[in-house]
Amino acid sequence: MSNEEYKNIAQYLAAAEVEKREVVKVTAEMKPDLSVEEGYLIQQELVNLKLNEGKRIIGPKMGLTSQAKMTQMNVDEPIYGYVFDYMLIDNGGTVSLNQLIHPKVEAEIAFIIGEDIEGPGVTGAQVLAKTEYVLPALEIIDSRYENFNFTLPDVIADNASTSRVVFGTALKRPEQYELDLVGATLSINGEIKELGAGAAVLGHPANSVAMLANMLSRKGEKVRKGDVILTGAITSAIMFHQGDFISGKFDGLGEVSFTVTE
Ligand code: OOG
Ligand code: MG
Repeated sequence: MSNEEYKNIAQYLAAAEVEKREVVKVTAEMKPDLSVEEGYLIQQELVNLKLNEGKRIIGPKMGLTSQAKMTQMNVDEPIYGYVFDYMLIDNGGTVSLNQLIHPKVEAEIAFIIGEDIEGPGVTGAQVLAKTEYVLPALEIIDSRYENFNFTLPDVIADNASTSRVVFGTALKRPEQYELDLVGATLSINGEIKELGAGAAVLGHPANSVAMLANMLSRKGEKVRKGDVILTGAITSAIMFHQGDFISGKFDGLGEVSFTVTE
């Protein structure tokens, strides 16, 4: 595929996001044999497009890092994408349905990085030593593809379905917790819909950041000081509706919530 083709597909996905409509996945007609590498080249064009519009990167994110998510989405490998400033929602704030396509929410543990982490060969222990804070988060994913149906290269091209993020307000030092043992519940209107523990994410969420650093090293990039990184959903993602109050509670780390408006 040519650079021009990657750019065109990136524009196709960017337009779907802006116009809030589902589109046919790339592998359906345009490019049935799209590879993972090509998926990341399209993602890079999509990221460049947003950067050129003046949007800023908050940090890379990991996705499909738990068995629950891999099974739900029918894919078998973790991926990364990027969270931008325009995606941030204040803790306790509102998420407006008419700005999104068919959003779902997931509970995640996030890391704020204190020192650059360069792969390959990075371990979870090395990540913890270079982590400034950990915090709870709710990610709102909104695949641009019809019915959230995609292959691994498709979802990579679509910036890993990234759409909105609510970060918790309490910052905790990582050594205060055994993050693998931190329990998390995801509730709608006070009713627990999903629950799990940090260990669901590659055995320990720090392993997710390590994998990210190792994946980024393939394109000569690294995890950077100041990056705020989502490590991937602990449980399956769930749909929500107008008027819902969504809350994620993380043992010791605190609570994150938002209300759904029209
Ligand atoms: C892909 C994004 C996955 C996660 O935390 O696993 C993700 C999707 O499920 O649409 O963000
Ligand atoms: Mg996620």
